[in-house]
Amino acid sequence: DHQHRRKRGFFIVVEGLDRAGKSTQVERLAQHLNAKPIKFPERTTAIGQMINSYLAQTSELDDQAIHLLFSANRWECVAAIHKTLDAGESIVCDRYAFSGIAYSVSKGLSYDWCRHPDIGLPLPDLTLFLDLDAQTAAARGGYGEERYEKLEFQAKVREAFSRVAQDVKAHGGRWVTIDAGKTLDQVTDDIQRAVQRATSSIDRVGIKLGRL
Ligand code: ADP
Ligand code: FDM
Ligand code: MG
Repeated sequence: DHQHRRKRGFFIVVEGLDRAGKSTQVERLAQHLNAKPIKFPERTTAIGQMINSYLAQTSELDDQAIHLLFSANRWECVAAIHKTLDAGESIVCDRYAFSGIAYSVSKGLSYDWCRHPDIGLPLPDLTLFLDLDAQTAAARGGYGEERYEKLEFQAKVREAFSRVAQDVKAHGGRWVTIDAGKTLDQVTDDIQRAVQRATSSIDRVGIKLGRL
C-alpha cells in the first residue's frame, strides 16, 4: 500500500572523541542533506538534566547508574526518531549508543554489560567515526571543565571505540572511519563522499531500520 512505498529518511550517526569535530560536522551534514540534526545526550529532558549535572560535575552518580541514564535518554527519544524517519526526513545524530559503550568501558565496566541496555535501539544506516588521536584533540582549544575531558581518559576511549567498531561491523552495521585530523573542509568533503557511497546502496522503500 501507499504507506509502505513512501521512502523513509536515513539515520546517520557521527561519533568520536571530544573535540573531534562532531558538532561542527553534524551541523554541516544536516544542512547538506536537508536533514534534522539531533544529539545525545539530549540534555533538555528530565533525564537529560540529570546527565548534564553529572557531566558538569555538580552531581555524583555510580558508573552503572549514569550509564543507564544515558541509555534511557536514548530510549525516551526513539518514538520521535521513528516519527521523523517515517515522515521521510533524515536524521544526523551527534553521538549515540557507541559513545555510551566506549566511555563506560573506559571506566572499567564490562563490554557486554554496557552493550545490554541499548539492545533494540534503532540501528543507524551509517556511523561516521571521526578519528583523531587524543593529543591532537586536546590541542584544539583545550578541554573545559566537563567530566571525561582529560587526555589519558580520551586515549582509553579511542581504544574502546575501536572495539565498538569491530563489533558493529561484525554484526552487519555500516561503520566508516574518517580522518578527523584533516582541515574542516576536507573532513566535510570526506564525510559527504562516504555518505553518498553508503546511502546509494540503501533501499528505503519498504526496508525498515535494523536494531542494535
Ligand atoms: P566535538 O563536537 O567533536 O567536540 P567540535 O565540532 O565542537 O567538536 O569542534 C571542537 C573544536 O575544534 C572547535 O573549536 C572547532 O572549531 C575545532 N575543529 C573542529 N574540526 C576541526 C578540524 N578539522 N581542524 C581544526 N579544528 C577543528
Ligand atoms: N557520553 C555521551 C557518555 O558517557 N555516554 C553516552 O551514552 C553519551 C551519548 O557525554 F563526554 C559522554 C561523552 C561526552 C559527554 O559531551 C557528552 P558532548 O560535548 O555533549 O558531546
Ligand atoms: Mg560536540
